Amino acid sequence: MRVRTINARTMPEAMARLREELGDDAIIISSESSRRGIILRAAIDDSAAPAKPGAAPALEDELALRLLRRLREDAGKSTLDGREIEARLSFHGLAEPLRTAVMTAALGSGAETPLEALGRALDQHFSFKPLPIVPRRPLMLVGLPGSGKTVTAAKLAARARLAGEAARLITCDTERTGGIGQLEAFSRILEAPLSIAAKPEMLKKAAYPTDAGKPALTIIDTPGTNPFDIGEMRTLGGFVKAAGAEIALVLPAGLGSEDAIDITRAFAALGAGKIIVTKVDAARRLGSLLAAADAAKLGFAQVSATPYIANGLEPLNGLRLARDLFGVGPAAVQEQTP
Ligand SMILES: Nc1nc2c(ncn2[C@@H]2O[C@H](COP(=O)(O)OP(=O)(O)OP(=O)(O)O)[C@@H](O)[C@H]2O)c(=O)[nH]1
Ligand SMILES: [Mg+2]
Repeated sequence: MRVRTINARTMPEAMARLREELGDDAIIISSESSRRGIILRAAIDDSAAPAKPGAAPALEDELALRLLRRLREDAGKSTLDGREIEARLSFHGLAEPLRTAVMTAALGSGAETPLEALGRALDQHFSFKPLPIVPRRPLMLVGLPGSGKTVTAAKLAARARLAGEAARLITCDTERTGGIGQLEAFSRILEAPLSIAAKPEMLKKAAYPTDAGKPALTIIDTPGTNPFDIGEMRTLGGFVKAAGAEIALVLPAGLGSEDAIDITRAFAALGAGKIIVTKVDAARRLGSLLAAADAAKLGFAQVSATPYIANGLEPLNGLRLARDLFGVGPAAVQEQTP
């Protein structure tokens, strides 16, 4: 029985040294983040080799042997190889220290397969808050120009209509040519009445009509907003204040991580509480989404992987996100009913 504690800067470095020192049969006992990177403890059970006559096992080895036996029993004899997960996180450009945190959670997850381990790690590290079909408050969609807000509004309305619920659409995007027309077309097809709110006072009236009738999904579409332009953020802030709505950031996949972090932090400061991810079908690397959610401490709601409206949104959870990171496509996630 040999035990090694490896201090390394990154998980790949730690794994490489582990293999070098203990070989491929080593079992990871624990991994934790340190100020310098990562501390990995691993052991190899060479107790089958004949012991030297008269040699008593050191106390530390004896304790480690017991721990190893217990871990083996717990894991049902399976040993998870973290290299596949590490390679996927690396491909998606996940930077430190988030990479180590996810890797550590995956290795400690007790899961048998890399996919399941990553799913559990993501469930542990991130929060997933799928939107119900008819949320109690109006839902305002904010985000960069072209991020997919209007199409997401139509998808949410379509989901409600397909579930037999009423839906209402409101747009504050009145200045851009075609901003209203696009939503008008969806409104007609979906039989979801559209209100136009050019000013915050108008939005307040439209979002909380006195003759509201039966509960309906209320979606507020906003103009594409540059989060680094103070004027644009002030204008959006006026609508946010008037709406008293739940705010979701519509964040497309495929941005650089640093930009995604800055953008998400800026919209979070304005009140966005969750992320609806769009365009995962049009991006190969998804690390920016994880980096942004982690930095701004926002949960994930739904994900869109198609420009088409019907069934165009799926709720996200750790396993679904892990499948995207492994490039094995979506697995159905149970829809929440209101
Ligand atoms: N491939 C793909 N395209 C998408 C997805 N979601 C939206 N789109 C496309 O992205 C483009 C922009 O979508 P919009 O919904 O108009 O974006 P927006 O955020 O409302 O844009 P502005 O109002 O101009 O800020 C359209 O061509 C959509 O069809 C998606 O998940 N996948
Ligand atoms: Mg739009």
